[in-house]
Amino acid sequence: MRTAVDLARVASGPLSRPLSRRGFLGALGLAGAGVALVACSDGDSGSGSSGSGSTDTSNRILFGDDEITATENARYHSGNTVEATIAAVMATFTVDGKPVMAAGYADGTNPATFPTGPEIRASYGDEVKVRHVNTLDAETVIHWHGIHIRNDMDGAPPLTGEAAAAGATLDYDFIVDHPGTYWYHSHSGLQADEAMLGALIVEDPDDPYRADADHVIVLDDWVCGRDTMPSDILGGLNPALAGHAASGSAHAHHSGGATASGAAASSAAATPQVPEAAKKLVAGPFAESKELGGMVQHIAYPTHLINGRSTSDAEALSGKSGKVRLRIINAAGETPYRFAVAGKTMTVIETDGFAASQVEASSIIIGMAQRIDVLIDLDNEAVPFVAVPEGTGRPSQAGAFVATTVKADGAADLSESELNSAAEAAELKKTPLQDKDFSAADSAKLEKKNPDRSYKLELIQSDDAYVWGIAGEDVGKITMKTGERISIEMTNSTDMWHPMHLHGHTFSVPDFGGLRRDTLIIHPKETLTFEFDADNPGGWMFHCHNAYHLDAGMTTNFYYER
Ligand SMILES: [Cu+2]
Repeated sequence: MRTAVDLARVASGPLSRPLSRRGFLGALGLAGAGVALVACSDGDSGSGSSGSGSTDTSNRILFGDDEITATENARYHSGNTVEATIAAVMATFTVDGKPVMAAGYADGTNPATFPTGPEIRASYGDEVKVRHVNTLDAETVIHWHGIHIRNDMDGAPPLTGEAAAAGATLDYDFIVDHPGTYWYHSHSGLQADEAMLGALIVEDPDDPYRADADHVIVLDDWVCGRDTMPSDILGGLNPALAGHAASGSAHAHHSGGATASGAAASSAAATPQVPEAAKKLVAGPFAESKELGGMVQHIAYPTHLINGRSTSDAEALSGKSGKVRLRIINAAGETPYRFAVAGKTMTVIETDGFAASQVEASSIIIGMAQRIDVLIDLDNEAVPFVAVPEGTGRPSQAGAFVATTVKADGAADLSESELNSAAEAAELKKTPLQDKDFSAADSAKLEKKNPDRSYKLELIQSDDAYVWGIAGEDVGKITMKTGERISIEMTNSTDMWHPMHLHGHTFSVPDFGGLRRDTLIIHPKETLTFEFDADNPGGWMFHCHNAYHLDAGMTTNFYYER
């Protein structure tokens, strides 16, 4: 049997045709901007898969259907509403003390100053209403990452609805039916690797942790305005994709971030040139990590940020002493971080918003899009929180990591040199904990049940190009009915790790003590199974959360049927 690939691009309308693996790999480089390919194993066979999946589209439940509203109406509603405006804007941000231009989010009233979006904070059961105003010259859309959201609000077009065209407004309205640490980001092209991201916190009225202070830490990698932009870097990774990212990017190719937004659309039509700065960032040497099983990433990001600020601009996280909760979000495009609080042991309490067995950690690896919540005990003191890109092989220069101060009210901030020396903290040198070391708390475990359907997927890479995909015997046929338990076995045939994300569901990993995640790290050559209850009808993306792997093809869809 030929292996085939399902590609569903976040772009314009779908083009459906079967492609062999070879055909896919050859064609992708020629696919150009905004082409969506949907292929399936051997094209037309809907029978014989392990999970009784189907390519028959006639019974699919999709975003306009009544089942979506019925499911939303059955969710717990607190009676409260949280309203916000998120404006997609081209803005001049301060990064490392210098002005840079990039696409980001503003709150509709204040200018965007640092490259992270407004924090949205709701409580379990609240209705969240967000007016999304798109002032960009490109289309954009917000995905509410990790939320068990009604399908038509998921922000993954064309699968779950429309994007906001240039100048248009989208209104989001959904209930948040599980507490925890979540985030939101653009799901158009590489916009999220500019500044189109922010934290979405859902508080628990019956909070079991009762922390004295609660801090949100958004980690991000940054290239914009360093003589290159994310769309250029994709061209550096795969010249055949150089024109592609611009279609979904807030602005097309230019250097230095100095181009006015009005000039963006027209330059996309010209043959893109990959700037030297972009080529240099992807030239290697590439970081390697024993913990992640090999090569870590392709891009040597020059700057890393906490809440939109580099170490030199760091803003201390200040609050009461005592039990301090850190809600850590990896919003980076391509960087996994190893983080620690110098001099402290952390107690893990939640993974992707769900309760975890409480384990003690000196340092932790967090993949792109993952969240982890920890508690630390803080006296009347200031301590550094530090995040270092996982792996070795990168120069230990300023900007190669990021740190900030966590402190009790009234304690003095740490100096920049104290923050810089935290990169040598003993905690970072101990073996970090990662997904395999965590498990679900009993309260968060899925009820034991045999799967109703079991499917197999394979993560693949082209032999000779920066082209990634999802293949395997069930690709394109993953279907389910409401009420079923679904099991997905994924095998990573590539030489890189991937943070794999399922929209609209928080799955369980049986081999990791029932660990709850919506984004799971899989190592090279590893096979991992995850399970979930089909309780949120619609069509859902399953993809790698390395922004560049996604843009180079590593995505497929799961479907509910009547
Ligand atoms: Cu990947």
